[in-house]
Amino acid sequence: MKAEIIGNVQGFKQHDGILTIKTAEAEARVYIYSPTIIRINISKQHRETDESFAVIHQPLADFDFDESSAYIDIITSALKLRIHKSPLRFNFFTNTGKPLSADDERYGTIWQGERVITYRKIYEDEKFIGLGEKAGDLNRRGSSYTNWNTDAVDYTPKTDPLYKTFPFFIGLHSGLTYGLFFDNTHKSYFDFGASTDEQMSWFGADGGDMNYYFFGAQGVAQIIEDYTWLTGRMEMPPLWSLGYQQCRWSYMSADEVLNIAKTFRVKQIPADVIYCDIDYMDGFKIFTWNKKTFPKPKKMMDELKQMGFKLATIVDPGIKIEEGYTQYNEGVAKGYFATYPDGENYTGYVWPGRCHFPDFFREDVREWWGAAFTALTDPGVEGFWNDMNEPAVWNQNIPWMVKFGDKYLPEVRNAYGMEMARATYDGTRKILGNKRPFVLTRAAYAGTQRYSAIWTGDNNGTDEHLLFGQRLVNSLGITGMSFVGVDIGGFSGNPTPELMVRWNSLGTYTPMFRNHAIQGSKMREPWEWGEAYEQIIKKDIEQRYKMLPYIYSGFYQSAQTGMPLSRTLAIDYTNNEHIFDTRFQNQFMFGDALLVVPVISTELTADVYLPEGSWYRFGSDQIYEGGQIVNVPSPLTDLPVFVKAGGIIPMQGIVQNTNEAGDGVLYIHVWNGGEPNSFVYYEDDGTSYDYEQGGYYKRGISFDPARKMVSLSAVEGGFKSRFASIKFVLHGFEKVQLKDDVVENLTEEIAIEF
Ligand code: MIG
Repeated sequence: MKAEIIGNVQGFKQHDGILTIKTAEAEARVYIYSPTIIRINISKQHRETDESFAVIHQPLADFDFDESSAYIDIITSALKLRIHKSPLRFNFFTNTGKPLSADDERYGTIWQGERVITYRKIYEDEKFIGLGEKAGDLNRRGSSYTNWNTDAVDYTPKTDPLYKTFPFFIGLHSGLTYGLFFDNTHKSYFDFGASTDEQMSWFGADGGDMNYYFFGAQGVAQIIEDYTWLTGRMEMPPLWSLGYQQCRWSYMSADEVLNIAKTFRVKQIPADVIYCDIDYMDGFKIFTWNKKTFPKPKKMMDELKQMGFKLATIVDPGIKIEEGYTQYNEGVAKGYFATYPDGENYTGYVWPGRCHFPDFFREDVREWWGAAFTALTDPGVEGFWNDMNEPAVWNQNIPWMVKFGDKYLPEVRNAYGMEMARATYDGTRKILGNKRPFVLTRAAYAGTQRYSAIWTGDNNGTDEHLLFGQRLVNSLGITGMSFVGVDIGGFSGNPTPELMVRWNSLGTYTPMFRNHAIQGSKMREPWEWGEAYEQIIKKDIEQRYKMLPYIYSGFYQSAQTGMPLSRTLAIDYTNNEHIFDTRFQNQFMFGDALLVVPVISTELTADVYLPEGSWYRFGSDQIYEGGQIVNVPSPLTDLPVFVKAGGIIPMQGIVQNTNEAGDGVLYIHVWNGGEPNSFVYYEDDGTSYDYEQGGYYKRGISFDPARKMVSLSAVEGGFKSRFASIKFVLHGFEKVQLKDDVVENLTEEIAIEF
């Protein structure tokens, strides 16, 4: 297979907002999406349509460029793209001329057969973060990766690929930042200087275009904001899905489901969600219920509702081949399944046995799929868990000739899971009317945040996985996925009681807090670990519920700006070398104010790196100076969590589920500090889309040490807060007495002096 280099520019023209550049081998198209976002699409043969699963915005209609004998320069208010003509190379600079990222001078873009690769210069001090759910360390320098959505049973912290594809990374060098999103759903590759000398990194795919979006904003947070502008942001999740979720493969009957739910209430351990894994179905047939074990789904749902529980049910893509089964008959009759090239339906084995697979790339198929959810929504289900959508079949090897519409498997496999989640979201949203569905998916592609939460698949009940799982959550946050969970306790294996306790403490600070376990494992519910440990887990879950006002406001931030709830320290402390140290790389900010340190179950003290500034231990208010490594106690009863000085955390009293009113008080906690700080508090009804029509309650909370004041701005939005009064709780202030620490929750501005 010969290597075909891109060659020299032979001509160019601009029309309809596209700068088209021709070489002997290929045609490159340049588009501008915003002053900080430029797209390059290089192809030997451009398709007629320009489609993307991920991108939801259009390029600008027009832009200027300058031409000289050697270059074409495009300059925006933030960026300069210098296009070298001989040979064709794309080099990005800040608008003040600092180099951000450049093609490798020698090689640039090259094809080998259908495979297309772009080789790029690597800077001496360059670090790389991103790619979402990927093995290895926070800094991906020296590693290489493949994107090919895979049912990664028994994965380890070294396994690649895993379930999802997020071909987006951020490069950090010379105190500068840039991002690059390679929007191509073929099997793709990233090499961050793994197998080359000190001069090159590269990325490419088995087919399709060299199609990437370059982000030149300065600051990791700004790049995430731009990336999620381009690929979309999550919408507000249902509040109940932020409560504690209890899952298992499987609760085998309605009685068992109800019993588990009852036990939570009897033991007064807060919880909102319980799951049905595959055994609720009749012979694993999607959109059916097992008539023996779940004879009256509606009755079960009503009882769950009475107890303040929501149910989420699993839904796999594989449709059982069985005459008389509605989804099979309809799918065959209408030609809704993936096929072999001659049109015969592709057959693969999964749980139900021989199955066909819906072609979720087609709108009519997605609509058909979405409408079938009435089998679950009629009895009252509001949570929809999409599994096995890599897609997984036994032995994992779907033939490459299998077709989805006019595309073959290798072209679109990486987007299948996302399109299933999209069908699920669109369909259930339509059925549920003004109620928010909760969708959870295992496989995903860039942009999935618009439809669904995700979890990291079949992890293992080990300390190593606890740490690795946190790294995955933090990394997924960089790629627009804020609503992320791991199986608390580890899916396979049996965690020790100590590990279970530790993992629940971390679950408190995980965007989606779900306990789940493989079939055949020991039971995992909070009361399975002995009285002493049950009490610790209960406290952790109570803490989760107390923090829901803060967490919900954090999700509002994700919905507005794309900023994830769990943030690698590389977002706020990008240029601090310590945070990439493998000893500290799993630490993260949870929202604006909290720094959380994952600690394994066998360590009862921890070395923690606290970035610059002052930090309070959450809970004890002990103060630490940052900019150093500190050794702190980490007993099983107290995961090391720190509040940044000036931190603002709105909390509520303990409730048993998110429907409960509680004591009606919003507790606004503020930790003293030298710098002013502010926080956007957001609330709405937690269940409907009324917030899109102004049905929310939003106000700024600010802390001003110079004026000795904590204040609340006037209320924005038409929703009436569920809290009747507000209580201020000040931490780290010497002998300070609030003049008026409990106030009625009025809508006007409130200022409290201290
Ligand atoms: O072949 O539905 O990752 O969470 O419990 C295994 C059974 C299929 C894999 C999921 C896991 C789920 C399990 N599923």
